[in-house]
Amino acid sequence: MTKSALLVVDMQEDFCPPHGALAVAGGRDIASPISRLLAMPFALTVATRDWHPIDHVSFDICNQPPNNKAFECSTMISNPQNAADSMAIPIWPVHCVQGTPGAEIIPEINISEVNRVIDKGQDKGREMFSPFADTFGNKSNAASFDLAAYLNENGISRVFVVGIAGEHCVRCTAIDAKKEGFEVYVVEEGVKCIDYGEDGWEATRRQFEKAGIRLVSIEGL
Ligand code: VGL
Ligand code: ZN
Repeated sequence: MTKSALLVVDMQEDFCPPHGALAVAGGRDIASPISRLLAMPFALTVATRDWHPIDHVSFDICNQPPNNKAFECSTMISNPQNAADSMAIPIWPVHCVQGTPGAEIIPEINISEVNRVIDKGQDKGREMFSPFADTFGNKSNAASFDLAAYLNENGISRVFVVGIAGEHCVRCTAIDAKKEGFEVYVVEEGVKCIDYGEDGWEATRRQFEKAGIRLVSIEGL
């Protein structure tokens, strides 16, 4: 029998209106479809949290007022596992700082229904848009917990992904889950994006199609 897991990505105060530091329009509204999914008989459910130290490398060093415009500025980081390797990452307003109210999962999501909460992005010099790996694809020590091993140990072959932001952490979580060998579905009603345009969700949809990740509706589940 196929066993499925639900991955709920970054449903945190800082990604939701009205007070989130990096609020995504409609972020709080998807708590309702996600709660419906949580009530379905998934073999396992996991919630991720963006969980940064106060001096995280992705935080705003450009003296901009808080905003949620990605790619307006970026910074170079080097691969902690290969010093010759470096890449540019986007800079964001300070968000999801460990232990602060903004890092809490919103109360509309019943966290007691979730089997596991997994933190990511807690190393100051490394960015993680996925709980599976950092932006360089490094797996070891990148997250607080080995999610791929956990899913495999529980006999999971299929994962459903929902959460915020569609073109960032949801995208990277789905792509990495696929790389780890899982069959991956993204449930459209359970996703909100910062940018729905050509460089945002449209590009993500194309990337999903290429990767064999399917967008599905909650109505079909
Ligand atoms: C995210 C920007 C910065 C996300 C996390 O959860 O999509 N986006 N950190
Ligand atoms: Zn972050």
